[in-house]
Amino acid sequence: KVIYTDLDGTLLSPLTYSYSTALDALRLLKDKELPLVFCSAKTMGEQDLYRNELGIKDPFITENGGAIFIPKDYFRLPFAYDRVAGNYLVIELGMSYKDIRHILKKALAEACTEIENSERAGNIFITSFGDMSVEDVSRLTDLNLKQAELAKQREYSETVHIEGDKRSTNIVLNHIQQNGLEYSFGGRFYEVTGGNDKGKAIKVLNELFRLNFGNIHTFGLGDSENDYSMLETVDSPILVQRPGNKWHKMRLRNPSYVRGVGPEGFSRAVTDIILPME
Ligand code: 2M8
Ligand code: MG
Ligand code: MG
Repeated sequence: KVIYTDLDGTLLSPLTYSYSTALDALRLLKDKELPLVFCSAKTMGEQDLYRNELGIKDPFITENGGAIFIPKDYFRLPFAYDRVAGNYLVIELGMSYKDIRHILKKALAEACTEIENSERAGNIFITSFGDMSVEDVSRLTDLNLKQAELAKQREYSETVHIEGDKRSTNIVLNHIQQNGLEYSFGGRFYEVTGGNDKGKAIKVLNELFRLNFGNIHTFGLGDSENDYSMLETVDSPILVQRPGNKWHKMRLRNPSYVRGVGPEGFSRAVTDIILPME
């Protein structure tokens, strides 16, 4: 069994970024030595912090599939890695942050012109993490200053906050795509990438798990739109509850829905679905 999990709104609670109610479930996974692979929009630095706090030693996927970080000696790699970062071998799948920022700037300028010239599109307010100070990111996200600093250290995606009416927002999103970038909604923000997604990264990692450990059964846990490609790729997709007694709606073959928001849903998935499965 290999478990892929989203962080925000799944292992972490949506408002406080706390995993404390999942500690018992995490202990059960550790006792069974089941790999727990973080698969999130969060950066390498943000995820590394949580991995250290929780003593997790498995590979992880950053920035919506932008890169895969593999602890040295975890796997025999049948192909070359792209770079080394500390104790990790890195497989890069995403476009560089610099290139994304450059193209995004052009796309946003085009979108603003179209919105200004349109009578029906209303006012819009757009901010990107790269243009904000650590303090601004912290205020906007409720991350603490250390976490906000790590969230700003992006390598393969830009986080964009859009406040505006539907028509203006769609103009912005269209220009992002017309310029060859992709976006997905992570619950609060739009994550802009060069087209990587969680599912593509999981396919690469599944190959490595199979090659090294034989047959595997994969689980995926998520709560929002940017988890779709992950949930579609795994054998057992699990949706955790969102605030307000609802689950994100998406077209999946065999989804399970667990009660409990964030870490409480995560825990239920572990005890009611993952551990009991033969
Ligand atoms: C962004 O990610 C969330 C989903 O995980 C989102 O898009 O709503 C990223 O910038 C991430 O690095 C950051 O920690 C998070 C803070 O809410 O927002
Ligand atoms: Mg989430
Ligand atoms: Mg996420």
